[in-house]
Amino acid sequence: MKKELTRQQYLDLYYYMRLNRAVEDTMVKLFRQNKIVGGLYSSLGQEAISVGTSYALEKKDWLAPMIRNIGALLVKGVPPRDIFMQHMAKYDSPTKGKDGTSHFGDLDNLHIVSPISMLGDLIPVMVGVAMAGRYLGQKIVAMTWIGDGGSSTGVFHEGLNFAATQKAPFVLVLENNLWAYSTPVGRQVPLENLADRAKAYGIESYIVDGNDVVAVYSAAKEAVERARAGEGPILIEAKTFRRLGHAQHDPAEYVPKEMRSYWEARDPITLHEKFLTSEKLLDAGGKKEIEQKLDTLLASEREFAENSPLPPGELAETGVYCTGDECHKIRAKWERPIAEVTPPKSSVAAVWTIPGFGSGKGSGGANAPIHFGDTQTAVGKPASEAKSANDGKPVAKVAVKAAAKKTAKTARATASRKARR
Ligand SMILES: Cc1ncc(C[n+]2csc(CCOP(=O)(O)OP(=O)(O)O)c2C)c(N)n1
Ligand SMILES: [Mg+2]
Repeated sequence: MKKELTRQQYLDLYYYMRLNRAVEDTMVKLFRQNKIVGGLYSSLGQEAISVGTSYALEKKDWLAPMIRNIGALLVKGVPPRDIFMQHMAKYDSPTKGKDGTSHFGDLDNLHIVSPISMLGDLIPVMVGVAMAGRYLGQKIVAMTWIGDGGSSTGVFHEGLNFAATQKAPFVLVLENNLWAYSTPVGRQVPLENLADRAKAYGIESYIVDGNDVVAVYSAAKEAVERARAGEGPILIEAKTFRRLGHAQHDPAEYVPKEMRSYWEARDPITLHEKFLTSEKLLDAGGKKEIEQKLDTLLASEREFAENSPLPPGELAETGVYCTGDECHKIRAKWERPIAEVTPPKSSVAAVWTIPGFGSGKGSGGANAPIHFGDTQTAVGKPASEAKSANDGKPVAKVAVKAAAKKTAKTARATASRKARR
C-alpha cells in the first residue's frame, strides 16, 4: 500500500527523519558531557515510524508520544530547544525543569498529551481523548504508540477493547522493534505478527515495514482517514529493530551481531534517500541545503538550551502538588452532601434494609458482615427457595434476620465456651 505523495511531502518525510536523528545525536553529545540529567532513549533506526505516522495527522488531531517518538513531537511542531531543555531540566523547558526526560505535553496549541511511564496507560487515555473529540463534534483522531513489550500489558488489552466497543477514532501504532529491554519478542509473546492482537477486539490492523517511511505514512494515512470516518480504531504493527540499547546505560550485548548488521543495512534514512535520488526528487545540492538548514537550526536551538538557567532552588516546591485553579481548570463536583447519597435519603429506593447499617454492628450486636458473601442465606437454602417458603416476604430481610439470629446464637455459644476454659 503506497500512496502517491507530492514532491514536498516526500521531502518533508526526509527532512523530519533527518531532524529526528540530528536532535537525538545532539542529545547523545550532551549526555556524554553530563548535561542530560535523566535517562536518554534512542529511536535510531525507528525514525520512519514516528515521522511517517504523525505526518498523517492533521493539526487538530491529538497524539501522545512514548520514549522513542521524538520524531512525532518534531512533526507536530515542538521546537528542538524544548526537547533539549526538557532533558537538561532547564528553567525554560515546558515543565520548568521539573522533569529530566520527555514528560511534557501541550494541550492548548499542539494537542500533545504527555507520555505516561507506565507502559500501555496512554491507550485508554488517548481513547478518552478520541471520544471527547467525538462528543464535541470535532472529528479529530487520537494516536499513540506502544512497543512489542508494552503490548503484553493488561491495560493495552483493556484500552483496545474499550476503543473497539466505543468505535473510537483512535490509531494505535505498535512498534515491534524485536526487543523489550533484554527480552526478545519471541520470548514474551507466541505470535509471529503482533497485529493479530487486533483480532481479539474485532478491529482492523495493518502490518507495515517500519523502515520504509512512505509505506508507514501510507498505512497511517489510510488508518487515520478510516478512524476519522467513524470506522473505529485501527492497529498498525510497524516491524523494525531497536539499534541501540534500551537507554544510554545499556550496551545491549545480548543482541546477536548478525541481527544488528541485517538491520543496519536497512537504515530508514538511507533507504528513503536512495528512493528520492532514484526518483530525481533530491540531488547532491538539495541534500547539502537540508544539511545546512539542520546544522544552523540545531546550533541555535542547542545554544538557547545551554544558556537557559537551571530552575531557582526556591521554586523546588512549587508545581509539585495540585493547587486548584493555578494548576488546572477542571474542578471536582462535591456538591451533594454525604447524607443525600447515603440511605435512607438516597434517591435510589432501598429494596431491603440491613439492621445496624452504618453502626458497624449487626442487630445481634456482633460486628456487621463486611462482604456480601459473609451474609448467610436462610438456613442454607438458595435465595429462590427461601422466598417461596416465607409468604413472599422480601428474601433479603428474612435472610438477614436469620443470619442475625444465628450470629447472636454463635456469639453466646462462644462466650459460654470461653467461660468453661
Ligand atoms: C507497566 C510497565 N512495566 C514495566 C516498565 C519498565 N519498562 C520501561 S520500558 C520497558 C521495555 C519496553 O519494551 P517495549 O514495549 O518493547 O518498548 P521499546 O523499549 O522496545 O521501545 C520496560 C520493561 C514500565 N515502564 N511500565
Ligand atoms: Mg520493543
